[in-house]
Amino acid sequence: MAEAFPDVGPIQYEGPDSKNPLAFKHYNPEEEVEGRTLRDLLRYSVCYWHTFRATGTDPFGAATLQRPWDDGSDSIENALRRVDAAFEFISKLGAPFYCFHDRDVAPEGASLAETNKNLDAVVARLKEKQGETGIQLLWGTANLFSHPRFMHGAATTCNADVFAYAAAQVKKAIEVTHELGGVNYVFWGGREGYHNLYNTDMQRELDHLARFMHMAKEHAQSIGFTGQFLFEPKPKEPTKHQYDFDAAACLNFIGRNGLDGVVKLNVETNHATLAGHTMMHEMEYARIHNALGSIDANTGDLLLGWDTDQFPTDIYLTTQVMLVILKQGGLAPGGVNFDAKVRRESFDPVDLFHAHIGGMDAFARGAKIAARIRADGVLEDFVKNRYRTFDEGIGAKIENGAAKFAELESYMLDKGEAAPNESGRQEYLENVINDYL
Ligand code: XLS
Ligand code: NI
Ligand code: NI
Repeated sequence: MAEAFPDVGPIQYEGPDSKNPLAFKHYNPEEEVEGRTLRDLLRYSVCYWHTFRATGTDPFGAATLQRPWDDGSDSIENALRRVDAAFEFISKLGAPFYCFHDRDVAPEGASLAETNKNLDAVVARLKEKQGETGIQLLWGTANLFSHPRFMHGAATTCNADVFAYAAAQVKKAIEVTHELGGVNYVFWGGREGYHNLYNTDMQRELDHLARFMHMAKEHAQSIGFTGQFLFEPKPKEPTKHQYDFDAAACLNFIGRNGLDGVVKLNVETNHATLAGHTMMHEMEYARIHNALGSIDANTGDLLLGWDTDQFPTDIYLTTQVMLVILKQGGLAPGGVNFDAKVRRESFDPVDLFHAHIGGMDAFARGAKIAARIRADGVLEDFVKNRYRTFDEGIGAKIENGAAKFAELESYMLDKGEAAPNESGRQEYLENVINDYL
């Protein structure tokens, strides 16, 4: 096939002074940050659904995006052309990974058997292209939300046949992820949630979801798939209340259902903010529970209350994200997946390059800024000092379990009043962070 992006060559690192919009100013894949190349630290991934399946439709208007390689049909030929365009794009961009849902890459057939056959045909081409280009699969997943059969949910549906269908679909999706050497497998709850409790047996639905995850784990083990399972929190949309609301809700579900260590989290920026959290909060909460597996890098819009999935360009945000990633020592086998789409007004194919270059540069900057903050120890030293009363004396006894209420009471009766507090210095610290930007 003719090139999909004939006017764009491989994107090069040209440094901060470059005026070339089709070059990286900050993402030099070979540059080392905290002993790791940016390529290995960031593990960038392009997502198939937004980048190769989005058309620009919204609830008010028709498709706008120009994708000359895509005839808009559901044919296998079209799906295969799309694979070629996708791998050309990802190679030229220089991203090491990609992600997909089963239904992004191959069309649904008239029956499950036909659908699986379609998927196999496209997976063969994906495998060939991975071999040719060296691009790897960060994660696979199943689309359990687009088809009308999933209107009441998939693993949490009230229709047992739909549960069975979803199970068959996930079985196949794990198998093709394994076939393609995928290093993670993601569960985003799609329609796992509810709009109204009057018609919902929450307990049954949650039990079914847990059963589903265990079956997935058992099947993965039986075929030798050792990739990391990831649960992706999101509070709402499409349902009013998604069961995987936020990191805390997911970790509660995981812990209560014997899935600790089996399932980690794929944390997404726009989902964090929809839940009323910052991305840094969600990542840190996951990290301290040893559950920060991977991230979906995007951003929402303060003025719009839905999952707009925009490309991340805010250096404050990427610095905060990178502070957590560096603290954890990286994300591998997870990565930074751009679960983001160009606006419907950005309809030229070249806009896909501008969008990804911007996101990759923003994270590279965030990584370098975060590393400087960490090297100087400004936050670490402050926080350590802030909690120093727990390092010895009564504080150490509280932490190691030696102190009981009675001892604390006599300690305080003796002392009469607590030692004075010290300033939290929030504004000072915010200024310090600004000095690094
Ligand atoms: C939707 C989710 C979805 C997952 C993959 O809001 O972000 O794209 O990442 O199913
Ligand atoms: Ni996502
Ligand atoms: Ni999302």
